[in-house]
Amino acid sequence: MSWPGVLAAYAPYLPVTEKTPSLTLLEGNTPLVYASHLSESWQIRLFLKLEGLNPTGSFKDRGMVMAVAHAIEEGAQTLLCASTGNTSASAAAYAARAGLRAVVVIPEGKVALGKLAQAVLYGAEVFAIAGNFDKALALVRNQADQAGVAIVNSINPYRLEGQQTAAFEVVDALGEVPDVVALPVGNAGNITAYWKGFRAYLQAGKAQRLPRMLGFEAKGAAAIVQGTPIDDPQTVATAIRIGNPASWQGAVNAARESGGSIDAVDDDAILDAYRMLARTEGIFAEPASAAAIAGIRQALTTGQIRTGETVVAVLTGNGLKDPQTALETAQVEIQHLDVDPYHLSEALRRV
Ligand code: AN7
Repeated sequence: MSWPGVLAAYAPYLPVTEKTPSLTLLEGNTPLVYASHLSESWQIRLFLKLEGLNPTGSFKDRGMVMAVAHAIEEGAQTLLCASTGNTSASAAAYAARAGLRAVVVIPEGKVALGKLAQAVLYGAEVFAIAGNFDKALALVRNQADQAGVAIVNSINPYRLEGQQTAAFEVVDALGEVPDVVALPVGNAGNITAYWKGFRAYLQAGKAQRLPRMLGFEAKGAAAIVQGTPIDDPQTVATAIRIGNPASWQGAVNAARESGGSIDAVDDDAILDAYRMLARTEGIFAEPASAAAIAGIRQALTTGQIRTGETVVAVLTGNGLKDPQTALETAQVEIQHLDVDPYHLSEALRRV
């Protein structure tokens, strides 16, 4: 059977009406891959939800398709968002698909190359500000009353509605609810939506219990952990370089109600996890996504995750989004090779 995209696949759980256009790029239905090496070394059952395999390479497509479909239903002509990169790529793609205009506001010099390339090629109008994501979002919020303009950041409730489908898929694929779901936290929309999704599935009788939600901020941008907004957030994981998360309360509620937590992981731990994931499991996720893996490693030492538990790590974005960080982090020189069979044969013999 062919996959119809998240709006059609999960229509009964979404605000889809007979007037909602059947917009899709066949988002969702992403693989849940068993991480055999990390599972063995950590003595848990670890599954990786590969959200980087969505149409624009990140989890954002699930909520975006719902928000854009609703915007069309409401007669919008322009999609507007602030973004650390992935939201802008997703908004730009669905705008192109739907024949709408996309306007995106980004922090200058702090968006990974692949995301910028996507937004530009999909035809979005890209504006860069001398300020961080939080400043960009404040600018965007200020335009909420513009006629014909739909804001498609996760402050738009339709984004969170569509994003719930990732939680549904986890339960559908595993055939049960995991003990723990670990994910990176930036603006905190994703963790809010997963928690909403698990509760909706419980309510519908599709799930028998709820998981503990473990959210991880980057240490230099850990507003929720510190309990106060951060004026100048800093982290190598530019996707989550956010100092005042819009869904702050949603993240706190998810952690508290589920018996989980919001914690911080530093850039060294994020980059270690980033390399480890690629080298031990063959999975290339972007740095922000690796915060989930760094977080699990940390949670094993604090007892927040116990031996034998089933854990799902949400790998939110594709590693190809940020080739620059990959090359800088790998610490491997590309070696010159003479076009001569002798040299290659010598290289193969070296151990
Ligand atoms: C790969 O694109 O905020 O906690 O503007 O791109 O729901 O914000 C991206 C966030 C995690 C954090 N992983 O999710 C944006 C943006 C990746 C991301 C997050 C983002 P939220």
